[in-house]
Amino acid sequence: MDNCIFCKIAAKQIPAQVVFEDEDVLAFKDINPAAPVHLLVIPKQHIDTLSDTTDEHTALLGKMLALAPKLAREHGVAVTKGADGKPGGGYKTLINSGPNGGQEVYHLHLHMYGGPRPWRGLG
Ligand code: DGP
Repeated sequence: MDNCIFCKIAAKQIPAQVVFEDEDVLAFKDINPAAPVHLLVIPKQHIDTLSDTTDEHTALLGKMLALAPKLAREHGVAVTKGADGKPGGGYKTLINSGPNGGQEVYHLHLHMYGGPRPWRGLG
């Protein structure tokens, strides 16, 4: 899409710190991180919002979500289990959809936040 910043990142027309890429998706560092690790996972094809997806996008959405734990491991924020069996570490995944969902960039994206808290503006 002509005027879409994330399409331009996917097309390498503007720079981003890319951490993963395959034929369908791209993951890169958020320009304004709200947590020590803040990554965005986007489909390479332009989709405005999660509400614009259909059954045809199920595999793509699954791929985007399944990437989060892999990226978490690579960026040192995976969920861990201590000797006492209690979980540690961890991360948050989030998709903002539409104005009331707080979406600012209208190209579907999955946020992945992780690392030591506090994080800015996030529960
Ligand atoms: P959202 O509110 O869910 O639409 O979040 C959009 C996110 O995109 C926000 O955290 C900042 C990030 N962002 C906006 N423009 C750019 C950019 O040009 N490059 C990168 N890396 N991130 C961007």
